[in-house]
Amino acid sequence: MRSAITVCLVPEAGSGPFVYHAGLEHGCQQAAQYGFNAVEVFPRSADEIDQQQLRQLLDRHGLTVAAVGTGAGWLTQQLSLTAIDPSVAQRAAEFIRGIVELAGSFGAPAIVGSMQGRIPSPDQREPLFAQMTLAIELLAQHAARFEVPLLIEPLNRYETNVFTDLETTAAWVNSLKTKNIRILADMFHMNIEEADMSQSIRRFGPLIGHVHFADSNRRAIGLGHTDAAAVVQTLAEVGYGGYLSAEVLPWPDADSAAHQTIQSFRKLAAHI
Ligand code: LER
Ligand code: MN
Repeated sequence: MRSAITVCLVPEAGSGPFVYHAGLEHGCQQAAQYGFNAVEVFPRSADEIDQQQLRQLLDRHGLTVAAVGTGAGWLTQQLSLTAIDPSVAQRAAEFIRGIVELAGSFGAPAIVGSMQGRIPSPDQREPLFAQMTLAIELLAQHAARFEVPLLIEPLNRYETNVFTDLETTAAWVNSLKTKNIRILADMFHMNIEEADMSQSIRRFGPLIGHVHFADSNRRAIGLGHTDAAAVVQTLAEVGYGGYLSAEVLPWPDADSAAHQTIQSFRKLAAHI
């Protein structure tokens, strides 16, 4: 497995669960200093990333891009794939498409997490779900051109009512025409929604394409009560060889969260 750490470039997400918030240059420098393999980037939009600068920083520090988030579309413009207004859903799909292309040109997948939105009432579930499914089919096909999957991330019940657990998400993924979609298993959300994290990983392991490596309280692994050793062991058993990416709070500060994460990673996962 490989290690990654989050770099957030969205001022509006200043209190969000991202370790570094002081720009790409600083994030890449600290990632390399602590010995991470990769950065996971949370940009304001695809256009706001200076691709040449990012490429130079990756080369200079020997890093890769693990994944690129799309949640800023929700956070800054309230876009979502399940928006009732089809023109808003369309803009959400275009926003994600831009990030699929940006991430794809760095060999990385885009993440659809918050952009799944929230369905306002049960009678709207079917049409809005169908609208989202259609958009995801096209986005996953588009991602295939870059030879990367599209990631769908179940979130806890306080953030969405679309995908909250691995079982429901996996059933939907298996029903799609595209085979180019993988699940992002976020250990923070899983601790809330899964009855047994290891059992869920065992059942849906082959569909897992990315992991957010966070403890129960969204602090760095080792600072909460999740049995991370058991989770990593189960990921190894199902053959997971992707990133463990620290999408955690910068607690008590960013560098301490980075240090704590890499220590835990080395102890639990570096040899796998
Ligand atoms: C939000 O809680 C989250 O986990 C992000 O990865 C979603 O984009
Ligand atoms: Mn996450």
